[in-house]
Amino acid sequence: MPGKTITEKIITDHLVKGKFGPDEEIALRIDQTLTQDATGTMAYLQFESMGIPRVRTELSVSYIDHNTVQIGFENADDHRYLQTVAQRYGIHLSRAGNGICHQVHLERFGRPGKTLIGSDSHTPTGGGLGMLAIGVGGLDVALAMAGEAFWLTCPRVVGIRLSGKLRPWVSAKDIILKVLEIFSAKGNVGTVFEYGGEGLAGLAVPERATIANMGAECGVTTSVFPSDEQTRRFLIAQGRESAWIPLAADPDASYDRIVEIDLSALEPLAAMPHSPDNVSLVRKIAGIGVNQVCLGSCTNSSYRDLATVARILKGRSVHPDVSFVIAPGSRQVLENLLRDGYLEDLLASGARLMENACGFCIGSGQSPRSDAVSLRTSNRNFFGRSGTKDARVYLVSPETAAAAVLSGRITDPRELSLPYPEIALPERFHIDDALILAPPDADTAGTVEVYRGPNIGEPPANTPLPEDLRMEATIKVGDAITTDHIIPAGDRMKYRSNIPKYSEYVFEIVDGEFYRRARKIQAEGRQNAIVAGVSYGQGSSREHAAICPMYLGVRAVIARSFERIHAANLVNFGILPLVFADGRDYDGVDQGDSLEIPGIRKSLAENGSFVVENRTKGTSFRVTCDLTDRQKRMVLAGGALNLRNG
Ligand code: MIC
Ligand code: SF4
Repeated sequence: MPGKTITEKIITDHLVKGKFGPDEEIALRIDQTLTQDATGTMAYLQFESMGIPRVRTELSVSYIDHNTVQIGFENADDHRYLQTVAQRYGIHLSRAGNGICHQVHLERFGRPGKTLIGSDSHTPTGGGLGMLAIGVGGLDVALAMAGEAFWLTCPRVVGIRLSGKLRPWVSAKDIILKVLEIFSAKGNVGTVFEYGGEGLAGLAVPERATIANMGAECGVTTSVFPSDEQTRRFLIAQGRESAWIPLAADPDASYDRIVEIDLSALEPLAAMPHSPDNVSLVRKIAGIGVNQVCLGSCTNSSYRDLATVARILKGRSVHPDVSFVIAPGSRQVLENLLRDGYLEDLLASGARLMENACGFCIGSGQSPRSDAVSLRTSNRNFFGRSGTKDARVYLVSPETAAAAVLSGRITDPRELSLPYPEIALPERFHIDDALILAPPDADTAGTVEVYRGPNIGEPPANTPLPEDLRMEATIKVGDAITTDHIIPAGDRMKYRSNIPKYSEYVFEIVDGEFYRRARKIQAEGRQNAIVAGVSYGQGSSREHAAICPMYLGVRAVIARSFERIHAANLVNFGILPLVFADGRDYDGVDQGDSLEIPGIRKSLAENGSFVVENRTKGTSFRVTCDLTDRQKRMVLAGGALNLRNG
């Protein structure tokens, strides 16, 4: 027997059903869950509908970090709901202003060797601490809080061996951009990236977290790092040494594939518009004028990231063409920067200090001007996500961001001719958890009244799958459609708890008429279908990209391929994810075609492949539906909640 990878060790420790092996369906015991406010309200409404008195995980945390602008009453009402529901059911609550979920979870709650699922696609950030941390839809979190296992296809494990040492001005962001260049954003579904090699010794936990965080952009299930002396040092600095355990792959562990990256050969990189895997050397695109620089987001908002930039900017000023925005990852980061004098340097340079929250990263404020070039340290530069459709967003390291702040152009930071600031992390962070509310004991919790503002509706339920599907191809989209295309965030996000209202914005970015057409077809008693290319549903885990189409009567998405979290969300809400058996058939379907699958209930129960009749064209084509028996039961019932609640 070959030795075990870290992934296999954590999985076998938590196996409830199935066995570790390629393509096996497995169920895992989940130790910890996290939610954020934009996905959390639905997750808790779903949890409440299950009638469980108190969460059954070791730890569940609800973060308020996405919708914190509070224009109108909706956000604040949601926050109140989240706070009361957390108290009522035994959940920790991290209040608005405390920081971005992934950063705070790393600091205050993450534990090596534990399983974590979170209703946010960047939950894998916890992999930087040696956790098996997976992004899922809110309903999966609700089920885990109810004590149910989390089901997934057992991942393949790819080993990424880091050797050498980063040179000055090159940092963790450049490593993950290199990984994105190698693996791209497509074709990595069902894979875990497991990091190893002697190059790891020089990477502290926040740097590992940057890498694990943005592995999400490759579409992997998660990324995982060992738990070693660096991990111990970080936990000591957080006053949590007792959470440390050693965790490493066995020396003879076998991987599906091994990729070597020599850290000493890396140079500053940037992801160019409009995809995180559109990677270039910074020096090749140097000279492009920059209008905005944003430092922050769950990828690069740690103490080290901001302190590095502070040192570079010390005694210097923001270029007149640049608007420079910083959003620290957490209140802890902000307080420690303040105590250590770094905040002063940042503010003196002309930085605009934003709240410790997602902010600009989710298009919640700081939209750049028309036709702008914006350099951001975040993880996604999807079309339109910044809130300005014609903006061009580049994703870069804090060092490259700082260089543009000074020069007003894309600049290789090595050209600054400054000494590279080596930042030592504090041996002990100043810690103040005043904005984290622990839940009361079970007796007191039982008396808490859950507050629901007028913006909060019931989660809509689907109906069981009909005998026959009579659908219209209401929209046909291309490749790499992200959940930001399906349902936008930004200022629309305040309707996350109000499905009828939020549904009006489905596909708004791609086709402003979709909502009207879908409604019309629904009113005629037919169903809607979405036709798509490769990698449908990339990016955010927002289950609203399934719930809202479901609410508009979408019964099937026929695509050339799907991303993992979104495919699972579709099934959770009773929508069929169908894959063209022959990808070329995609070309034979047009928007407006009438598509029928007679006897779908029967054939779904019996097999996983059907013929779709295209009545408009008089043709037919085959699709596959690769669902497990459990998932088939869900689709037949019209979703996971119908199945569970009978
Ligand atoms: C994102 O980065 O797109 C988000 C906003 O954090 C999402 C979650 C959401 O849409 O609420 C994610 O990554 O899952
Ligand atoms: Fe928040 Fe951006 Fe991270 Fe999503 S990617 S959790 S919006 S900071």
